[in-house]
Amino acid sequence: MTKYPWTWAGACLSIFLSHSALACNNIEVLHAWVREPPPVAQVAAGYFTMKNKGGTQTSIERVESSCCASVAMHQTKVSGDRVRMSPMDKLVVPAHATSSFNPGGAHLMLIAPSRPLRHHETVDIKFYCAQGDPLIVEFEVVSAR
Ligand SMILES: [Cu+2]
Repeated sequence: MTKYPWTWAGACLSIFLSHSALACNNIEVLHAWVREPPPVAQVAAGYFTMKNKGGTQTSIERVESSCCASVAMHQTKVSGDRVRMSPMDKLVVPAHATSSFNPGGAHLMLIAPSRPLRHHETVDIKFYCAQGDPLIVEFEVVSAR
């Protein structure tokens, strides 16, 4: 009978763990940061590394944040001497694969921030996946210097 409270604690812990594991099918996001934009800019760019620790492919279907009017996934294409960015429908992350959004390549476009994004501030960004609960990731604003 004395073991009963421990059993109960164990049950709670396992519920918690299985719940968090469901978020976006075992996706882990690392090195999440936003480049501090110039004061008058109406957009900012976010970068991250995304690991799929699960055995099945998953995909990010949509991204949003209360920081901004909208958040989009953009890819960068170089054609000749021109660099252009275009929206990505979704980000597919194969099983056990890592995908990185880095300066000069793919990025999150934070459109029309509702407040200035300053060095050391944080922004919560929500990733919606094909399966599982949305994943909320804290991005840190980092000065471009
Ligand atoms: Cu962009």
